[in-house]
Amino acid sequence: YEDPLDLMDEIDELKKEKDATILAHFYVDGDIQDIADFAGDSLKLARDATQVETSTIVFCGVHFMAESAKILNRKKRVLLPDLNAGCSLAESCQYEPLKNYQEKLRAEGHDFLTVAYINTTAAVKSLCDWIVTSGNAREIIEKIPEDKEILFVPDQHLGRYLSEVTGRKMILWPGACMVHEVFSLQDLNRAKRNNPESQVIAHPECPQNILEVSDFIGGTEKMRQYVKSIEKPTTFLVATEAMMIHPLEKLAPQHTYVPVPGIITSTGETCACNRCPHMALNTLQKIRNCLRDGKPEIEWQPYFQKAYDVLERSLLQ
Ligand code: CIZ
Repeated sequence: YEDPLDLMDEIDELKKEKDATILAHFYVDGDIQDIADFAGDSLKLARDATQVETSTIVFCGVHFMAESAKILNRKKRVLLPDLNAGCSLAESCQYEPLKNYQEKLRAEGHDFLTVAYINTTAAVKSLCDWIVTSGNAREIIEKIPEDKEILFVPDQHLGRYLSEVTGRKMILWPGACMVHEVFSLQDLNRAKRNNPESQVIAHPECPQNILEVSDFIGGTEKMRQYVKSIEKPTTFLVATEAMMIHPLEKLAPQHTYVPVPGIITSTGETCACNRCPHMALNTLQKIRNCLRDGKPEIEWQPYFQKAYDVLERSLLQ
Protein backbone atom coordinates (compact mmCIF):
# COMPACT_ATOMS: atom_id res chain seq x y z
CA TYR A 1 0.00 0.00 0.00
CA GLU A 2 1.27 3.47 -0.87
CA ASP A 3 -0.22 6.64 0.56
CA PRO A 4 -2.11 8.53 -2.21
CA LEU A 5 -0.77 11.86 -0.93
CA ASP A 6 2.84 10.61 -1.17
CA LEU A 7 2.15 9.32 -4.67
CA MET A 8 0.73 12.70 -5.70
CA ASP A 9 3.88 14.46 -4.42
CA GLU A 10 6.08 12.00 -6.24
CA ILE A 11 4.09 12.50 -9.46
CA ASP A 12 4.48 16.28 -9.17
CA GLU A 13 8.25 15.92 -8.80
CA LEU A 14 8.56 13.43 -11.65
CA LYS A 15 6.46 15.62 -13.93
CA LYS A 16 9.04 18.41 -13.59
CA GLU A 17 12.02 16.11 -13.81
CA LYS A 18 10.72 14.29 -16.92
CA ASP A 19 9.18 17.34 -18.62
CA ALA A 20 5.69 15.83 -18.68
CA THR A 21 2.06 16.96 -18.83
CA ILE A 22 -0.82 14.83 -17.54
CA LEU A 23 -4.13 14.59 -19.40
CA ALA A 24 -7.07 12.79 -17.75
CA HIS A 25 -10.47 11.75 -19.06
CA PHE A 26 -13.62 12.50 -17.04
CA TYR A 27 -14.09 8.73 -16.55
CA VAL A 28 -10.90 8.13 -14.52
CA ASP A 29 -10.72 8.37 -10.72
CA GLY A 30 -11.37 11.81 -9.25
CA ASP A 31 -7.89 11.91 -7.65
CA ILE A 32 -6.32 11.52 -11.06
CA GLN A 33 -8.54 14.19 -12.61
CA ASP A 34 -7.47 16.52 -9.78
CA ILE A 35 -3.72 16.09 -10.32
CA ALA A 36 -4.02 16.34 -14.12
CA ASP A 37 -2.98 19.46 -16.03
CA PHE A 38 -5.96 18.96 -18.33
CA ALA A 39 -9.18 17.01 -17.67
CA GLY A 40 -11.96 16.61 -20.20
CA ASP A 41 -13.76 14.54 -22.81
CA SER A 42 -11.93 13.05 -25.75
CA LEU A 43 -12.59 16.04 -28.00
CA LYS A 44 -11.17 18.56 -25.54
CA LEU A 45 -8.24 16.30 -24.63
CA ALA A 46 -7.33 15.72 -28.28
CA ARG A 47 -7.26 19.50 -28.72
CA ASP A 48 -5.43 20.08 -25.42
CA ALA A 49 -2.77 17.55 -26.43
CA THR A 50 -1.82 19.75 -29.38
CA GLN A 51 -1.19 22.69 -27.01
CA VAL A 52 1.15 20.77 -24.68
CA GLU A 53 4.62 22.30 -24.49
CA THR A 54 6.45 19.53 -22.62
CA SER A 55 8.17 16.68 -24.46
CA THR A 56 6.06 13.97 -22.77
CA ILE A 57 2.29 13.47 -22.45
CA VAL A 58 0.89 11.01 -19.89
CA PHE A 59 -2.59 10.10 -21.08
CA CYS A 60 -4.83 8.82 -18.29
CA GLY A 61 -7.68 7.29 -20.24
CA VAL A 62 -7.88 4.35 -22.63
CA HIS A 63 -5.71 3.18 -25.50
CA PHE A 64 -7.53 4.83 -28.43
CA MET A 65 -7.30 8.22 -26.67
CA ALA A 66 -3.54 7.97 -26.09
CA GLU A 67 -3.15 6.73 -29.66
CA SER A 68 -5.05 9.78 -30.95
CA ALA A 69 -2.79 12.06 -28.87
CA LYS A 70 0.27 10.40 -30.44
CA ILE A 71 -1.19 10.66 -33.95
CA LEU A 72 -1.81 14.37 -33.51
CA ASN A 73 1.62 14.97 -31.87
CA ARG A 74 4.08 12.73 -33.65
CA LYS A 75 7.18 14.26 -32.05
CA LYS A 76 6.01 13.88 -28.46
CA ARG A 77 6.50 10.87 -26.28
CA VAL A 78 3.00 9.63 -25.27
CA LEU A 79 2.69 7.32 -22.27
CA LEU A 80 -0.39 5.34 -21.19
CA PRO A 81 -0.21 4.12 -17.57
CA ASP A 82 -1.60 0.68 -18.50
CA LEU A 83 -1.53 -0.64 -22.08
CA ASN A 84 -4.40 -3.00 -21.25
CA ALA A 85 -6.80 -0.07 -20.90
CA GLY A 86 -8.87 -0.87 -23.98
CA CYS A 87 -12.44 -0.10 -25.01
CA SER A 88 -15.31 -2.47 -25.71
CA LEU A 89 -16.50 -0.25 -28.55
CA ALA A 90 -13.10 -0.12 -30.27
CA GLU A 91 -12.85 -3.88 -29.79
CA SER A 92 -16.19 -4.48 -31.51
CA CYS A 93 -15.07 -3.01 -34.84
CA GLN A 94 -11.82 -4.38 -36.26
CA TYR A 95 -9.94 -3.35 -39.40
CA GLU A 96 -10.54 -6.44 -41.61
CA PRO A 97 -14.27 -6.91 -40.90
CA LEU A 98 -14.90 -3.19 -41.50
CA LYS A 99 -12.90 -3.17 -44.74
CA ASN A 100 -14.81 -6.24 -45.97
CA TYR A 101 -18.14 -4.70 -45.03
CA GLN A 102 -17.30 -1.45 -46.84
CA GLU A 103 -16.38 -3.47 -49.94
CA LYS A 104 -19.63 -5.43 -49.74
CA LEU A 105 -21.67 -2.22 -49.46
CA ARG A 106 -19.85 -0.70 -52.45
CA ALA A 107 -20.42 -3.87 -54.49
CA GLU A 108 -24.14 -3.57 -53.67
CA GLY A 109 -24.14 -0.06 -55.12
CA HIS A 110 -24.21 1.99 -51.89
CA ASP A 111 -22.67 5.44 -52.20
CA PHE A 112 -21.65 6.18 -48.62
CA LEU A 113 -19.20 7.91 -46.32
CA THR A 114 -17.93 6.16 -43.21
CA VAL A 115 -18.25 8.12 -39.97
CA ALA A 116 -16.48 6.65 -36.96
CA TYR A 117 -17.00 7.49 -33.32
CA ILE A 118 -13.58 8.34 -31.87
CA ASN A 119 -13.75 5.11 -29.82
CA THR A 120 -11.96 3.15 -32.58
CA THR A 121 -8.40 2.03 -33.24
CA ALA A 122 -6.11 4.08 -35.48
CA ALA A 123 -6.24 1.28 -38.07
CA VAL A 124 -10.04 1.58 -38.23
CA LYS A 125 -9.82 5.39 -38.33
CA SER A 126 -7.62 5.06 -41.41
CA LEU A 127 -10.62 3.46 -43.22
CA CYS A 128 -12.99 6.31 -42.34
CA ASP A 129 -13.97 9.68 -43.82
CA TRP A 130 -14.89 11.47 -40.60
CA ILE A 131 -14.22 10.95 -36.89
CA VAL A 132 -16.77 12.25 -34.41
CA THR A 133 -16.95 12.52 -30.64
CA SER A 134 -20.04 12.97 -28.52
CA GLY A 135 -19.07 16.67 -28.50
CA ASN A 136 -19.03 17.35 -32.27
CA ALA A 137 -20.98 14.48 -33.89
CA ARG A 138 -24.08 16.41 -34.83
CA GLU A 139 -22.13 19.28 -36.33
CA ILE A 140 -20.03 16.96 -38.52
CA ILE A 141 -22.95 14.79 -39.66
CA GLU A 142 -24.89 17.89 -40.66
CA LYS A 143 -22.01 18.83 -43.01
CA ILE A 144 -22.21 15.55 -44.96
CA PRO A 145 -23.88 16.01 -48.38
CA GLU A 146 -27.49 14.77 -48.41
CA ASP A 147 -26.90 12.55 -51.44
CA LYS A 148 -24.44 10.36 -49.50
CA GLU A 149 -25.45 7.49 -47.28
CA ILE A 150 -23.71 7.23 -43.90
CA LEU A 151 -22.10 4.10 -42.48
CA PHE A 152 -21.75 4.82 -38.76
CA VAL A 153 -19.33 2.74 -36.65
CA PRO A 154 -19.01 1.27 -34.06
CA ASP A 155 -21.73 2.39 -31.61
CA GLN A 156 -25.23 1.41 -32.74
CA HIS A 157 -26.93 3.35 -29.92
CA LEU A 158 -25.10 6.60 -30.57
CA GLY A 159 -25.66 6.10 -34.30
CA ARG A 160 -29.39 5.54 -33.83
CA TYR A 161 -29.63 8.65 -31.65
CA LEU A 162 -27.67 10.77 -34.15
CA SER A 163 -29.81 9.50 -36.98
CA GLU A 164 -32.90 10.59 -35.03
CA VAL A 165 -31.63 14.09 -34.22
CA THR A 166 -30.11 14.85 -37.63
CA GLY A 167 -32.81 13.12 -39.71
CA ARG A 168 -30.07 11.25 -41.65
CA LYS A 169 -30.56 7.58 -42.47
CA MET A 170 -27.61 5.50 -41.34
CA ILE A 171 -26.25 2.02 -41.79
CA LEU A 172 -25.26 1.04 -38.24
CA TRP A 173 -22.42 -1.19 -37.08
CA PRO A 174 -23.66 -3.43 -34.24
CA GLY A 175 -21.24 -2.29 -31.48
CA ALA A 176 -22.06 -1.04 -27.98
CA CYS A 177 -20.27 0.28 -24.89
CA MET A 178 -20.17 -2.33 -22.12
CA VAL A 179 -20.95 0.32 -19.47
CA HIS A 180 -23.83 2.16 -21.15
CA GLU A 181 -25.34 -1.03 -22.54
CA VAL A 182 -26.08 -2.46 -19.08
CA PHE A 183 -28.20 0.29 -17.56
CA SER A 184 -31.55 -1.28 -16.87
CA LEU A 185 -34.78 0.57 -17.38
CA GLN A 186 -36.22 -1.00 -14.26
CA ASP A 187 -33.33 0.23 -12.08
CA LEU A 188 -33.66 3.68 -13.58
CA ASN A 189 -37.41 3.77 -12.99
CA ARG A 190 -36.84 2.69 -9.39
CA ALA A 191 -34.26 5.45 -8.96
CA LYS A 192 -36.74 7.95 -10.39
CA ARG A 193 -39.42 6.77 -8.01
CA ASN A 194 -37.05 7.00 -5.04
CA ASN A 195 -35.93 10.48 -6.10
CA PRO A 196 -39.10 12.36 -6.97
CA GLU A 197 -38.42 15.68 -8.75
CA SER A 198 -35.12 14.33 -10.06
CA GLN A 199 -33.92 14.72 -13.64
CA VAL A 200 -32.25 11.98 -15.68
CA ILE A 201 -29.15 13.01 -17.65
CA ALA A 202 -28.02 10.28 -20.03
CA HIS A 203 -25.16 9.68 -22.42
CA PRO A 204 -26.19 8.98 -26.05
CA GLU A 205 -24.25 5.69 -25.87
CA CYS A 206 -27.18 4.40 -23.75
CA PRO A 207 -29.81 2.21 -25.43
CA GLN A 208 -33.00 3.84 -26.73
CA ASN A 209 -35.21 2.71 -23.81
CA ILE A 210 -32.97 4.67 -21.38
CA LEU A 211 -32.85 7.76 -23.60
CA GLU A 212 -36.63 7.75 -23.91
CA VAL A 213 -37.06 8.38 -20.17
CA SER A 214 -34.25 10.95 -19.92
CA ASP A 215 -34.65 14.69 -19.46
CA PHE A 216 -31.30 15.56 -21.04
CA ILE A 217 -29.14 13.61 -23.51
CA GLY A 218 -25.55 14.59 -24.15
CA GLY A 219 -21.89 13.63 -23.93
CA THR A 220 -19.88 14.46 -20.82
CA GLU A 221 -19.04 18.07 -21.74
CA LYS A 222 -22.65 18.77 -22.67
CA MET A 223 -23.74 17.27 -19.33
CA ARG A 224 -21.42 19.69 -17.55
CA GLN A 225 -22.84 22.66 -19.40
CA TYR A 226 -26.39 21.52 -18.68
CA VAL A 227 -26.05 21.08 -14.89
CA LYS A 228 -24.17 24.38 -14.68
CA SER A 229 -27.02 26.18 -16.43
CA ILE A 230 -29.47 25.14 -13.67
CA GLU A 231 -29.24 27.26 -10.52
CA LYS A 232 -31.92 25.58 -8.41
CA PRO A 233 -30.49 22.64 -6.41
CA THR A 234 -31.67 19.54 -8.24
CA THR A 235 -31.14 15.79 -7.99
CA PHE A 236 -29.67 14.37 -11.18
CA LEU A 237 -29.72 10.66 -11.97
CA VAL A 238 -26.57 10.23 -14.03
CA ALA A 239 -26.63 7.53 -16.73
CA THR A 240 -22.98 7.31 -17.72
CA GLU A 241 -19.68 6.12 -16.24
CA ALA A 242 -19.91 6.78 -12.50
CA MET A 243 -16.67 8.82 -12.26
CA MET A 244 -18.38 11.55 -14.29
CA ILE A 245 -19.99 12.60 -11.05
CA HIS A 246 -16.64 14.01 -9.91
CA PRO A 247 -16.40 16.82 -12.51
CA LEU A 248 -20.14 17.49 -12.20
CA GLU A 249 -19.83 17.96 -8.43
CA LYS A 250 -16.83 20.24 -8.87
CA LEU A 251 -18.56 22.42 -11.43
CA ALA A 252 -22.07 22.57 -9.96
CA PRO A 253 -21.90 21.57 -6.27
CA GLN A 254 -25.39 22.89 -5.53
CA HIS A 255 -26.87 19.70 -7.00
CA THR A 256 -27.10 16.08 -5.82
CA TYR A 257 -25.87 13.43 -8.24
CA VAL A 258 -26.99 9.81 -8.10
CA PRO A 259 -25.26 7.27 -10.34
CA VAL A 260 -27.58 5.03 -12.35
CA PRO A 261 -27.99 2.29 -11.24
CA GLY A 262 -26.87 3.87 -8.02
CA ILE A 263 -29.38 2.65 -5.52
CA ILE A 264 -30.04 -0.89 -6.57
CA THR A 265 -28.70 -2.77 -3.57
CA SER A 266 -30.76 -3.25 -0.43
CA THR A 267 -27.78 -2.18 1.74
CA GLY A 268 -27.56 1.19 -0.01
CA GLU A 269 -24.26 0.41 -1.72
CA THR A 270 -23.79 1.60 -5.28
CA CYS A 271 -23.36 -0.95 -8.04
CA ALA A 272 -19.91 -1.20 -9.62
CA CYS A 273 -21.24 -2.11 -13.07
CA ASN A 274 -21.39 1.55 -14.06
CA ARG A 275 -17.59 1.80 -13.82
CA CYS A 276 -15.57 1.18 -16.96
CA PRO A 277 -13.04 -1.54 -16.02
CA HIS A 278 -10.58 -0.13 -18.57
CA MET A 279 -10.69 3.43 -17.27
CA ALA A 280 -10.32 1.98 -13.76
CA LEU A 281 -6.90 0.54 -14.74
CA ASN A 282 -5.51 4.07 -14.38
CA THR A 283 -4.14 4.40 -10.84
CA LEU A 284 -1.82 6.90 -9.12
CA GLN A 285 0.74 4.15 -8.71
CA LYS A 286 0.79 3.32 -12.43
CA ILE A 287 1.05 7.01 -13.32
CA ARG A 288 4.05 7.35 -11.02
CA ASN A 289 5.61 4.20 -12.51
CA CYS A 290 5.13 5.23 -16.11
CA LEU A 291 6.61 8.67 -15.45
CA ARG A 292 9.55 7.12 -13.62
CA ASP A 293 10.22 4.38 -16.22
CA GLY A 294 9.22 6.21 -19.42
CA LYS A 295 6.88 3.36 -20.43
CA PRO A 296 4.47 1.97 -21.58
CA GLU A 297 4.76 4.19 -24.61
CA ILE A 298 2.54 4.50 -27.70
CA GLU A 299 4.88 4.01 -30.64
CA TRP A 300 4.31 5.66 -34.03
CA GLN A 301 2.97 3.17 -36.64
CA PRO A 302 3.05 3.63 -40.44
CA TYR A 303 -0.77 3.64 -40.72
CA PHE A 304 -1.00 6.55 -38.26
CA GLN A 305 -0.44 9.02 -41.13
CA LYS A 306 -3.80 8.17 -42.74
CA ALA A 307 -5.50 8.32 -39.35
CA TYR A 308 -3.82 11.72 -38.83
CA ASP A 309 -5.42 13.15 -41.96
CA VAL A 310 -8.94 12.20 -40.90
CA LEU A 311 -8.46 13.09 -37.21
CA GLU A 312 -6.96 16.48 -37.98
CA ARG A 313 -9.73 17.37 -40.44
CA SER A 314 -12.44 16.18 -38.03
CA LEU A 315 -11.27 17.49 -34.67
CA LEU A 316 -8.90 20.36 -35.23
CA GLN A 317 -10.35 22.36 -38.13
O1 CIZ B 1 -16.03 11.53 -26.01
C1 CIZ B 1 -15.65 11.06 -24.94
O2 CIZ B 1 -14.72 11.46 -24.31
C2 CIZ B 1 -16.41 9.94 -24.37
C3 CIZ B 1 -15.86 8.59 -24.50
C4 CIZ B 1 -17.50 10.23 -23.72
C5 CIZ B 1 -17.96 11.63 -23.60
O3 CIZ B 1 -19.11 11.88 -23.85
O4 CIZ B 1 -17.18 12.49 -23.28
